[in-house]
Amino acid sequence: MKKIYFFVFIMFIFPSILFAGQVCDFENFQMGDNENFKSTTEKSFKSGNYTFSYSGNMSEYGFYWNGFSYSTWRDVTTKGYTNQYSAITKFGYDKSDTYCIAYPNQTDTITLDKEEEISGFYITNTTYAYLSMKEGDEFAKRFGGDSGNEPDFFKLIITGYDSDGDKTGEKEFFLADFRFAENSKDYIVSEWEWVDLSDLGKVKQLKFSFKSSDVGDFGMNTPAYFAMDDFNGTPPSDGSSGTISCFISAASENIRGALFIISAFIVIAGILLKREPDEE
Ligand SMILES: [Ca+2]
Ligand SMILES: [Ca+2]
Repeated sequence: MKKIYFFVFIMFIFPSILFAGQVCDFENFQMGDNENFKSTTEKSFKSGNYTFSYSGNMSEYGFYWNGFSYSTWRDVTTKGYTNQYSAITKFGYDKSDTYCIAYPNQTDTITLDKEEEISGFYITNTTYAYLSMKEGDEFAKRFGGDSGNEPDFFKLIITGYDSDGDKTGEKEFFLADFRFAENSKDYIVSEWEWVDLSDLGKVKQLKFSFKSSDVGDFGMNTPAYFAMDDFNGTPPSDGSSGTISCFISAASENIRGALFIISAFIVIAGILLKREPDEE
């Protein structure tokens, strides 16, 4: 009888251990290519334990938005604002279909259902920001300037907050860095790279801001976007486990449901068996 109760205990505990760190890979949003989340009424979308803020409005000048939008756009060549939903990698992390475009203002957040340590996420540039920095456009300079020597940079700052709203820490990631004296080391991120957020500790909410060397009278000239995938995913040092995490994430609801049905069945069986005298 003790063995049965131990087994029941494990069955209940197992799902919560397995899904404590849920990966958000955005693959649960089924879309064809070149589509993205867009709404004038929804103020967020949710994936797993995470809520991504969003705001979309139609004005006389057209549609404008800020926040987070999951996306399957594949355009890595078109310059400018009309191509704002494409990542420069064409696909999501690990050649996945879907990723997330972030165009956050000061109030935009990723909010967790409950405080949790986030491992990090994969990040890359949008096609819009990448080509703007690489070639320059009507608003922004070409990074490095005409000489190629100007120490330009574009960085994302991620700030963590706990459930009391207190800051837990800050993390910087350079989406482009031309500050190297040796210009061959200058770079604009064009692959999926890992941002480690474990230093932020347990967080309830994340906020995002940018800094660029290219600023004008109205603020930053560099397009204030980045692309993300596998939020709370597996760091790249263990290549094989990334795929497993994606699989678990996509199938998590079904697996969790099945495990709870099995657990419930065992509990009922345990109660019925308890009516019999213990053999031990
Ligand atoms: Ca993905
Ligand atoms: Ca340089």
